Amino acid sequence: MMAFRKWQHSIHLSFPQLMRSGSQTQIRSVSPRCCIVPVHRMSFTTASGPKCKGTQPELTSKKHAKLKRGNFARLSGKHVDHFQSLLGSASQVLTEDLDGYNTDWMNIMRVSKILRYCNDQKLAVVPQGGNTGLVGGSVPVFDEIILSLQLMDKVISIDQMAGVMVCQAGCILEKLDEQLADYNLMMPLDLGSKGSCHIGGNVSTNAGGIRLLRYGSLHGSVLGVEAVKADGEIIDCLSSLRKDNTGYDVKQLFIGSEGTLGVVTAVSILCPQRPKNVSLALLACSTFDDVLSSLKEARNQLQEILSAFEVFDNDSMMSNQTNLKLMNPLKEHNFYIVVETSGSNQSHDEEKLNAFLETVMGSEIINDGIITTEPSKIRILWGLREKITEGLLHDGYCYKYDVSLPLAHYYRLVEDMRVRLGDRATRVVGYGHVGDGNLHLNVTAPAYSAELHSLIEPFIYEYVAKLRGSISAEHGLGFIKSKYIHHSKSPQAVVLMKQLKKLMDPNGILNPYKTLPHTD
Ligand code: FAD
Ligand code: 2HG
Ligand code: ZN
Repeated sequence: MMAFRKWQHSIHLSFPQLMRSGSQTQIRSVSPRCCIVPVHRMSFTTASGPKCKGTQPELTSKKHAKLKRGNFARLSGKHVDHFQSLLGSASQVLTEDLDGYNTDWMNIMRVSKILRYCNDQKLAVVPQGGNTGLVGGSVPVFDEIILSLQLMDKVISIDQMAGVMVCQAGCILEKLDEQLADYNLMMPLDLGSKGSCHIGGNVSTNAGGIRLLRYGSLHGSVLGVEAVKADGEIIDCLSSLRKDNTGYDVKQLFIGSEGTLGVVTAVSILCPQRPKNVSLALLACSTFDDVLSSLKEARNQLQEILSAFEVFDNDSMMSNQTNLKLMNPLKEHNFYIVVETSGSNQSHDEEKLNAFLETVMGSEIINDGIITTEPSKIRILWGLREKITEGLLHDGYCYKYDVSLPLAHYYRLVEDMRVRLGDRATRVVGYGHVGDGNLHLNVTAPAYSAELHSLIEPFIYEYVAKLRGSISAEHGLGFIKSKYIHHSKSPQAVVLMKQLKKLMDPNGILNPYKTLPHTD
């Protein structure tokens, strides 16, 4: 039997900020794009292209020649003048240089007035948070106005006793978590993009991440939402109650609807107690069956202290090593697992974790591993999992898929895809939130190729649909995946969604071409 090593060495970390490029799923590390970087204010793209300095991102519509622009008005000087009058100063409305800085202009009344005006004038709007979304939901397709929530970044209240925080939509996830630490509380979600994404964006995408296994989805932990409808009407459902069965739960409509039903301006969120001690183990095994056996054992033995269970394959690790120069602290194996425990009683938690490790090593499910409780080393080990997205971009182009599958089929899809694509792909990797049945399958190649694309899609969507999986487990549909919704939702459900959209946004000005199929 193998003894577990406590981890001694340290690795240099670097994490350049990720920004999405243009309209495609590709992500690249860039300096902020001047027309749609979260700008603290309203920014516009115009029919003649964005009026701002520096390099311009290509509009999504340029890559989709057949896509028809909706019957929306085009932005003119008259509209810009109106927004300037609404916001009190010309400098609040950005049509060109977006480098400036301004604070404290955005409040719900102004969001309401802006939307009412846009609705009257039939101007289309894209709500934008941290712009870290992976499905083309937060950027304009044609010439829509971007409404950035970045300046709405105030924490309104923290109730330590109830464990509830109320804050504005533009607060950055990581900053919220840092503030909650002073109250021994934490955010119930954690994503690799936490340094940039906004809570409003998280709620609008119903983001999942590495803690969903323990704390559940935002449909459970969001207690209240304040949102503005397309016509400017404010929907105040900003309750902080755990229990409230009065009528339909309207706030749920805004959770995961990707800015197509309203602009989220504030949220009330249930925040768990911050754990007193955290341990992290990086484990390695030979087969995906071993991964599943470890998951079963972790659930059984770790129970209430299990806070994350993530997997990544050797191809993901190789990309980390080659593309990001990250060090693999273990020998090469087919699969790596990150198991995190969090609790309040160190000796009790350690005893449980050790018993789990003895079982999985004793039965030779796990071949190798390291364990640490040191925060800096925990961060480094988490980096091996969280930086996979970034590392893969260095291959050139990345086709990204985010699916839910029954666990028995989870990794088979990756293997089948590898066989299907052969050497046309640089890498076909599988990683993700295996504890939730959520696989991230990414295919990389030196550049975009329509041939490779057509080999992957619709094959992958049909594969997932046959197994009654989801074609988008946590990233949403945005622009890129909206036309595939029928693979995961019945025709009747899609019709009901369209009816809801019509009811809440009759002119279709909110995030057009996103979430619902835009051809009909
Ligand atoms: P944006 O990208 O700005 O917008 C996303 C969508 O929400 C758009 O449709 C936009 O119109 C809408 N929107 C934004 N703000 C509002 C608002 N206030 N009101 C109404 N609509 C709004 N996602 C996961 O689920 N799990 C992960 O583990 C995860 N990890 C990631 C790791 C990396 C490195 C990266 C780059 C992304 C990751 N993501 C993950 C995807 C992304 O970070 C999430 O979808 C996140 O919730 C988006 O938040 P945002 O503020 O950046 O929103
Ligand atoms: C993750 O879990 C994110 O790392 C991103 O959801 C996944 O880049 C991806 O495909
Ligand atoms: Zn994920």
